Amino acid sequence: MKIERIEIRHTKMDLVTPFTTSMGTEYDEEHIMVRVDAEGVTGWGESVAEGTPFYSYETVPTAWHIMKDFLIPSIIGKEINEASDVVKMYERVRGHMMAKAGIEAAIWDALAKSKGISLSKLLGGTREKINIGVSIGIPTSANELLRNIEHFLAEGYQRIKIKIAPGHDLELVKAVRREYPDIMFQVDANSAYTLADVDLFKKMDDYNLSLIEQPLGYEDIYDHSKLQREIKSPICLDESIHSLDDTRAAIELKSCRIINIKPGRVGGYTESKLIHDYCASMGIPVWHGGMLESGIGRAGNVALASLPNFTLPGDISASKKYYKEDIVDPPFVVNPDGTMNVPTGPGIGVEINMKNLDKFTVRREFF
Ligand code: OSB
Ligand code: MG
Repeated sequence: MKIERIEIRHTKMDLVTPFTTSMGTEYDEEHIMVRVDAEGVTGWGESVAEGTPFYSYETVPTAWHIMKDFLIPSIIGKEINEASDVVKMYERVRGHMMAKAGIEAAIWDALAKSKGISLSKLLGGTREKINIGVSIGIPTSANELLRNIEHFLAEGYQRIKIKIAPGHDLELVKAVRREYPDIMFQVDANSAYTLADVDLFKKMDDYNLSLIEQPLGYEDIYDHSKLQREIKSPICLDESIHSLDDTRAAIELKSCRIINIKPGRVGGYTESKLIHDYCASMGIPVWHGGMLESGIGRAGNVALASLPNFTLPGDISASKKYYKEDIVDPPFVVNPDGTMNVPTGPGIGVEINMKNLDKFTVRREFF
C-alpha cells in the first residue's frame, strides 16, 4: 500500500460537562485528526495530544510540528505492508508518542480497509462486545457525585472510576461505598500524591477498590514499588508507562499489578499490542484508558480493547458522555448490560460525519 496523501486537522470540541481532575478543569478538548489516503482507501486516526501540557508534555502544537516536520516526511510516498513499517520509518524520532500514535492509527485503519476487514480483526481482537466503565471528574460535593454515579449505573456502566486529589479523596471514597457497597469501583489520582501519603492509601484498603490509578509521580516507577509493598489495593500505572520497556520495569519491580493501556501514551497500536501480550504472559490484566476521544479515536480504542487480555472494563464511554455531537456515524452507545459493540465493518467500522468534522476543525494542512 502506497501512502499518497496525508491531511491533519486541529479540532476543538466542547465537552458536555466540564471535567475536573488533579490536573485542572477541562471545558473542551483539542486533538488532531489524521487522514491518510492510499490507493483508493482512506484511513482515519486521532492524536490525543491536548491543548495543555498537564497530562503529557505533548500538546496539539508540538504534535503538529513533529507530524509535519518529521513523521509525515519520513512516510509520505512510501510503500508499506503493515503498520509496524511506519514505526520503523520514524524510529529516529524520540518520544512524542501521541503524535506517532495519531499517524499510526490512520495507517492501521487504511490497511484494514484495504484488506476489507475490521480493525479489530487486523489487531487480533477476539471479542464482539467490550465491557465499559466510566471516569467521573472531581465533583463539587459528595451528593453531586452520588447522583452522577446513580445516572451512569442506570445506563448500564459496569464500573465507576472517580478522580481524586488531595482534599478530595477518602471522604468521596467513603461516601460512594456507603451508598454502593458492591459496585466495581476505582480511583485515579493522576500523580497528585507522594510517598508521604502512604497512610491515606493504607486507609483506602478498607474500601475494596478494584485499583488505585497512578497515585505517585508521572514518570515514577520506583516509588510506586515502595507504595505497592505497603498497601493491599492493586496499583495500576497510567502516566508512567510509555513503552514495553517501562511495562517490564514496572512489573519486575512490582510497582503495579494492573496496567492501563492508552495507545496515544505508548506511541500506537503496535506498542500497545506488545504491552498487551507481555502483560498476558505475566498474568497482569490490562484495561483500556481514555483521553476524551472523539468517535475516531474511540473507534480505534474499541477495536484494541477487543483483544483477549483487556479483561477489565475500559474508560471507553458512550459518545454522548463527552460530546453533544460526535464526528462519526453512528455515535458510540452503551448497551443496557454495560457493553459496547465492536464495529464489524472495514477498518474502524464507522463513517466520518464530514459536516460535524468541518464544524469542529480550526486548522488543516495537506501533504
Ligand atoms: O488519567 O485516565 C486519565 C482523561 C484525560 C486525561 C487523562 C485521563 C482521562 C480520563 C478520562 O480519565 C477517560 C475517558 O476518556 O473517559
Ligand atoms: Mg489515568
